[in-house]
Amino acid sequence: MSAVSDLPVRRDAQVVAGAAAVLRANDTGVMVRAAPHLYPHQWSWDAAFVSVGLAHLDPGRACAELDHLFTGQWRTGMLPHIVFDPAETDYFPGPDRWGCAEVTDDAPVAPRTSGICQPPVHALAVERIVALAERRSAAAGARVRAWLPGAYRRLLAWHRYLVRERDPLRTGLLTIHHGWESGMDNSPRWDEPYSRVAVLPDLPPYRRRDTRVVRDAAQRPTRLEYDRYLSGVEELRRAGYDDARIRATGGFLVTDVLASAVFAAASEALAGIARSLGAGEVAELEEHAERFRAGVADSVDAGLGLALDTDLRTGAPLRAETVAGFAPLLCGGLGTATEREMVALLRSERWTGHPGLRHAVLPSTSPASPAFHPRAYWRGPTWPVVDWFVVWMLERRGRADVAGPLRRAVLDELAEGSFAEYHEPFTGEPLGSAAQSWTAAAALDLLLG
Ligand code: 9WN
Repeated sequence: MSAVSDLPVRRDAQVVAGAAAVLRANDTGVMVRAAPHLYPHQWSWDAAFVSVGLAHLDPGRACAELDHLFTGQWRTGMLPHIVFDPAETDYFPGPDRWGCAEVTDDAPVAPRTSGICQPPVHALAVERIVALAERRSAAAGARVRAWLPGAYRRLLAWHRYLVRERDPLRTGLLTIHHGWESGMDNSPRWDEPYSRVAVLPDLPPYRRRDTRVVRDAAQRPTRLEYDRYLSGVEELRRAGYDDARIRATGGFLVTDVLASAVFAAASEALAGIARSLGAGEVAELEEHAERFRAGVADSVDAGLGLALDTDLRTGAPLRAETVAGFAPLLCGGLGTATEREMVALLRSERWTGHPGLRHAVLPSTSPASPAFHPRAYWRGPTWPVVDWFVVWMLERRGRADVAGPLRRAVLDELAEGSFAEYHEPFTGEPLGSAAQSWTAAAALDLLLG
């Protein structure tokens, strides 16, 4: 092989080695921190993504990562968005601010957790861990298979919690109670509902930590946004994290089309796991998948060509041009013509075909949207974990034709970086946290998958 054609191979090997080193360095022994300084605990959807990265290195460690997350599972079945590391006391908002076990018996006393959840990607991760372990060796496959029944019961409780408490009217769309539950905190998706969330006059004082870690405040949510997030936490805590009460009185109540698409795909994955175990819930899980695929498909706005969230306090669709609008491509359910139009939109100048982009990846918000900001967190930057997830879901649905160019573009982005949390879309500048665990997992899965 010539020296020139050897270059991409060497580049890929370096990225793999770098990604593995990030996961090792962020591993406390029992959990992988979402990021070394900014997020020094275990986050829910991060842990699922990280477990897929770990499965390439050591499938047993991947299972242990999810087991640790499961130790934080609530009696209701909810998987909390953060499981706190007791050794790490400097994070804000930490377990005292959430005060979960203090206000509800549903929360575990140990480990301490937050009181909200995140998109349910976990069954998809487990599906992938099983496949990777089986591919690795018969022994690795057998070990993961032995672990699977316990994980399945945890996942089943989690999925049943979501249908029971987050879609009691069986609409096929999950409701979220806080912007953090979407995993896309300050996305323009939430501008309207948050504009109606009053900052509590008696909001207990606080000192942010994120803006001490990321020194450029423009890359993080604003002070007013943070006041609203913290008011939301306070409101949930005062409601005892009781979902029925929150549905009746919560200030922020929206359907989340991305989480719903994730849930549709994850229900399909969980039905497959149930079938492989001979479990009795296959039909129930397939029905969830079907219901949520339909709910997501029905959310497409003909004008924008994107699926939209809805503000349940006003009934109005939230007309933001964000990456979440491509939710139906993750789970399927569109008619052929509508899917073709959505793929064309994805490739258009409003999205991956925008001439200014450094890499043809999906920015978190369309650069053609008035809400776009190239450095502000979920308002424009590109997130490798999101592009990886889109690639993964498209390939899972047999749409390698759409996934292919995106796969190559995100790999180019990753090769330049420091496993950053997100990137400036026009320059590729790494932003937010460096050595972010899920970015490392994305690199491992894209290169070794
Ligand atoms: C709040 C850990 C998490 C991700 C979220 C991302 C960010 C936290 C924050 O970091 O959220 O939960 O402080 O902004 O928005 O998706 O899971 O990586």
